[in-house]
Amino acid sequence: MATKATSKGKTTTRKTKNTSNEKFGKDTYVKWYKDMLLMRKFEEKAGQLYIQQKFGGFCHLYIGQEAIVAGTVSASRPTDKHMTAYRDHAHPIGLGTDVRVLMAELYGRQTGCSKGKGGSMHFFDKEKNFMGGHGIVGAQIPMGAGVAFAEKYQGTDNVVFVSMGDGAARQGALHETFNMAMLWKLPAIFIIENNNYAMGTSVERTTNVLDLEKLGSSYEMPSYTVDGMSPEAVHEAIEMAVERARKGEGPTLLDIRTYRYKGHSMSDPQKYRTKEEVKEYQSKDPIEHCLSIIKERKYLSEDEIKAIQDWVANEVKEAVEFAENSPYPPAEELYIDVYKTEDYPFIKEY
Ligand SMILES: Cc1ncc(C[n+]2csc(CCOP(=O)(O)OP(=O)(O)O)c2C)c(N)n1
Ligand SMILES: [Mg+2]
Repeated sequence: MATKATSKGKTTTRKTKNTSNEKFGKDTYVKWYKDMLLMRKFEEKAGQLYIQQKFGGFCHLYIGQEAIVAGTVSASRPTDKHMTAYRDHAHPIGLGTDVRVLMAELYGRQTGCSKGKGGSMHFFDKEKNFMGGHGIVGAQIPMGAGVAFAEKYQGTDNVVFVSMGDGAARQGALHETFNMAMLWKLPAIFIIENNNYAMGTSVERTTNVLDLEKLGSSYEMPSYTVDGMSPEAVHEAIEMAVERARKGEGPTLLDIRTYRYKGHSMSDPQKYRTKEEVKEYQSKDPIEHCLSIIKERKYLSEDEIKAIQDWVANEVKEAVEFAENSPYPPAEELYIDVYKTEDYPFIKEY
């Protein structure tokens, strides 16, 4: 259960109460394990391929943060919408997007989820209600509220998950968005994926307000701190926020404390943190946690676990083959789906 935490700032000091393991059964743990393993293996491979210069652009890995997506997906329904920043590989994987089209997008191929023109930071899957992948820090905060407004306007009871980093939470647009979201009781759930660093700058170097849940206070938005290494804690916090949003009571802010094991992007010497700090979080790894519960409760045999691991490995292998065998978009496609305005000067020139 998410609790009001009294953080002393560093993410290492927080531990939200989690008494709810028994609430979750075999199906949930197996799904969490399978989905998070696919996210992890997809990204480990993407990291290797990037170093081999198989594709260019940026590449921000979500490794270590997977429990946030796993717990959000299990506590929501397929018609809900999701929007995030550039650290966006795990979200569509959790929502069930085929990893082949995601790998093809990394490679800039026509078969990619954004037709090869978005790359790592701009994954998109309309069918799975994944509304991107956004490269401008914090841009998704007002845009996500706009999507939530549309849901309300259309009279659905869908909710919109708007994810942002701890750095993005410092953008001014957050305040305008929170004000309107509360005023209009929008069905938005604001998730701070708080990995304690914005590139190399820690939360405590950025602000005197270390509990980011307090950002909701001026707007009387219900706000909670959540243990992001625990899919159970994330699920329970999201479930509570979803219930409120579906009833038309408005948004919730969740400061979900997590950790990225890898650097900010692929070129990060990581001088701002110690190896011990990284190891401490790796010892709470959510994938290992799910696997140990699966074994402890004998949900699956060793053979069944191996079958999942083999399936994941094969999915990633086939994704790479699919990407490498796919064509690049033709030159005529360069500006299609890129500029909305048809008479944009750049296009005229072309
Ligand atoms: C408006 C804007 N300013 C700066 C940048 C450069 N930039 C890219 S990522 C980043 C750090 C953001 O950190 P955080 O929000 O904590 O997300 P995380 O990378 O930790 O997931 C910055 C400053 C940008 N992309 N957009
Ligand atoms: Mg961050």
